[in-house]
Amino acid sequence: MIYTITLNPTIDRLLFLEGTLTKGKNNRLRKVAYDIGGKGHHGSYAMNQSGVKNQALGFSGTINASKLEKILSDKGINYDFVEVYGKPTRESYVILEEKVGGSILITEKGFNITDYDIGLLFEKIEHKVQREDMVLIAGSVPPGFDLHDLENLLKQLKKIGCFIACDLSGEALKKAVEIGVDFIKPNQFEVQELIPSDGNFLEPIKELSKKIKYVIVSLGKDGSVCSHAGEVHQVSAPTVELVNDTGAGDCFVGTFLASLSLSKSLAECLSLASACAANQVQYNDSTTFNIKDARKLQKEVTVKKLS
Ligand code: TA6
Repeated sequence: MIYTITLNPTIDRLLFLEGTLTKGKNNRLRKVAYDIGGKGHHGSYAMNQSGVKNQALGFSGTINASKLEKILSDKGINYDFVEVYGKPTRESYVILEEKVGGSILITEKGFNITDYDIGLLFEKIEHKVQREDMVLIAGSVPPGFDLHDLENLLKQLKKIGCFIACDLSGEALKKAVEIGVDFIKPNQFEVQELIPSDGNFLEPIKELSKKIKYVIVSLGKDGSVCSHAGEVHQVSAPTVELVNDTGAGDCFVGTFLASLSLSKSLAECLSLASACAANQVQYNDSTTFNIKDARKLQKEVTVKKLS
């Protein structure tokens, strides 16, 4: 079983503009839609497309719980949240301009989590997660959940002995590296922060992968680089029409982990993840992709061993 943990849940409000975003004018909307937000939730969606059983854990504010739960149910996500009474789950605003590829993402901070809420989450994890399971912790951490809480969460998972994947950034990513987990997906700037180097990031990720089994650096349309077991692989990304890149990295992570849990080869894990992310950016929401179409794209993906 895979569990995804989204500590800071969000609902994506998709804002479809007439024309392009322009200062000094009333930018009118053609349409508003809602989709799953939160990197762990996106990971769960991707795992579902690969047919891998998983459950989304984390927090949910009771004020708009029905809205979040309807979106998740419509997308087939199995979830079991700690409900935080009297709080609203935040929103991320995904701005999509007419006839322009890509999105502008503006994200609220999220509600404050108390030690009581954190204790309830840790209890759920203790009750559910087994040694043979995989856990993905993804996205930002909410106010009230500090690095000490993250350290406790990671230590709890290490004590259980499950596979720990972290799609985190900033100080949270550094904490994951310090504690030692099995998977991280820094961007090329975060790698430099983790292990400063004057040149490219190949040496730093080789160094990191002595402690962390899988280090994947996402490079957007330029694909990704993976360091594992002393080898570095360059993964291409298929060329597609970019509509909305929101959630592409999450799609990659969820698909990669799903394939890994099925004991697929590293090349298969990487190439299918790259193809699914490429297929996903062709849709105008934050989650949708078609795994059958992605498998056709997968044939274009190259996985080249660099060292
Ligand atoms: O990665 C895309 C996304 O999950 C968006 O859907 C939006 O919800 C945002 O990231 C949330 O990011 P955060 O890092 O705050 O969890």
